[in-house]
Amino acid sequence: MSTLYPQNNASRMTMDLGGVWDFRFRGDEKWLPVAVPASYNDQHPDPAFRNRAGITEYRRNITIPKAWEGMRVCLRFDAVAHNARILLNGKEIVSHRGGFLPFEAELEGFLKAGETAELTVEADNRINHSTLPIGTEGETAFFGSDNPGIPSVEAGKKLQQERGINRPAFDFFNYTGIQRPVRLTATPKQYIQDVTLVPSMSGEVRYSIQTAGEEEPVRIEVLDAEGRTAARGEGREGMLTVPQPKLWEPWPGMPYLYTARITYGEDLYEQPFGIREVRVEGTRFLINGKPFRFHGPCKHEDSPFHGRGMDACLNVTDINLYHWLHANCFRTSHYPYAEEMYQLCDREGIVIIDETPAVGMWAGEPYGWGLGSYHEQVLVDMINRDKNHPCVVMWSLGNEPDTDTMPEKALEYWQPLYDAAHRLDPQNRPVTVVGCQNRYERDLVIRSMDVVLINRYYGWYNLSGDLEAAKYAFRAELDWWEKQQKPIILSEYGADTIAGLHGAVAEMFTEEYQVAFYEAMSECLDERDFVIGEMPWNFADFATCQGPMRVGGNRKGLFTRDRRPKMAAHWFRKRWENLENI
Ligand code: GCB
Repeated sequence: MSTLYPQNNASRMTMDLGGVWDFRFRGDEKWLPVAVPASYNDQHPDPAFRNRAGITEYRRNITIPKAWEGMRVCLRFDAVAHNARILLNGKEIVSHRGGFLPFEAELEGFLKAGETAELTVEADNRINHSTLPIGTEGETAFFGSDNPGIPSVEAGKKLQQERGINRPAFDFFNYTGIQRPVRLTATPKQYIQDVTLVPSMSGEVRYSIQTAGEEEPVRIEVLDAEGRTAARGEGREGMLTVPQPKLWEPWPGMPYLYTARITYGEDLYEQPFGIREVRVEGTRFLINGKPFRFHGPCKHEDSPFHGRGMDACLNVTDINLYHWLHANCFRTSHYPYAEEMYQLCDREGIVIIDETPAVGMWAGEPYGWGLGSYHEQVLVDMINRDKNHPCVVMWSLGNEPDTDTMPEKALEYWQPLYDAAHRLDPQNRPVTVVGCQNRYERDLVIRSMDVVLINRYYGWYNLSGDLEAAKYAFRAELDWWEKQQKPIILSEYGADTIAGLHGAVAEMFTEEYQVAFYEAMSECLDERDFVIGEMPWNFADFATCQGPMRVGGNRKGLFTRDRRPKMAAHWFRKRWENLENI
């Protein structure tokens, strides 16, 4: 679905519907207050809010202002997790599958300007083999012990199934609800539907504009950062030339932004963009023809109170901590983030690897779950939403699927998605899927990607606590990768660390061990030219489901969940301070 990010300008208006809404679990009588946008899960000290599986209901009244008479009015949801049904006065107006991408419903025929209606949002938090991300369906517990075959344990598991457990096959808390903004939007009836920009370093910008209606001419004007006209054109498709273009460079370079100002009849849309090129050449990743070295921790959308809720203040704080760390990138592990984050990264020069929510495809037989066409639809929507962001330099099809148990079958699944991403992206960015610690010599998928992203936990899950053995093993693997002649990013590596836990001897969970772990891994990375990136796991501690391996969540953050640096954050700050992008 193409749904341009809402704007307020001379022809478009938006009304933010954030605030306190009524909320309840389906079947309950009582409505409770819940803030929107935010995950509902941490807003009431009630275990049901964290654990209950099923449909939740939100409600509030909405009114279309009289002043919007004669305009095209839509309800726009930036994301509702995971599946949603939207009703006006009890009548369904739209439904949507998937919790991390926007959708909208036109209100024509449902509600007139000046009228009020009751808006209900049904949000389904259930995850299973048909959702992305994946929920388990009775197979191995995530970070728990199944003890398969023990009659009493099996009986307990059966009881859990009957009660409706909702267990993630992934390592982050299943936060849900209306987690991103909801808005009423108004545009002229003849409106701009979509904008696609493909810039090249020479200053040429290929553009294509989709409009609803064809009566009026389309005009496009490129403005530089000072608002001066840099180029003009007419028509729905064409090529413009920006003379002496200023390039969008990743931090610490200048992430210069232009704006494409598009008019169509009464409508106006302003699309920011950057002039930059991205390409893989041999074992190098080039941004504007210059080798780029990725260094920055992976993230989650996660914080106290808000859960996964969009929080502009948190985003700005986090990106400023990236600057403090001298980091230049992150991966949107493990789902597309809120649009506001990409806008911020465009502006701040932080490079993004944009990931679909295909995480958890490891237990059982993921390639028999019939996910292919839905997965492709999510990819279509993600690329369409994010295609114009200069900060996005690579697409990740998913995280840590099983690719080595049945390598051919896995390749059959991932290859078409890889091809689709290249076909769909007008800028034809490099494509990857992130590999887990596996039998890499059997795996056919990971090595077939444009850039090889590998998550490795030598010294943590493997060879725990023994950093000498960890280095030895990691070097042995890197020797193998060297022969594949591909650019490699160590896309996750880390050690759970309890802030404030120290030891004169660096043992697991201490801050000293986290530093020693990163020292050891960096030693191995620095020996290899074809390693073009290091992305520690994770930027900050984050919430997960309960389990014997998680003490109040995943503690691999360089920062605590409330963004206080651990020793390892200071260590990386020093390491990255003098590291060039190259
Ligand atoms: C991984 C996953 C990530 C986990 C991490 C961990 O490989 O990709 O989602 O949180 O390991 O800490 O175990």
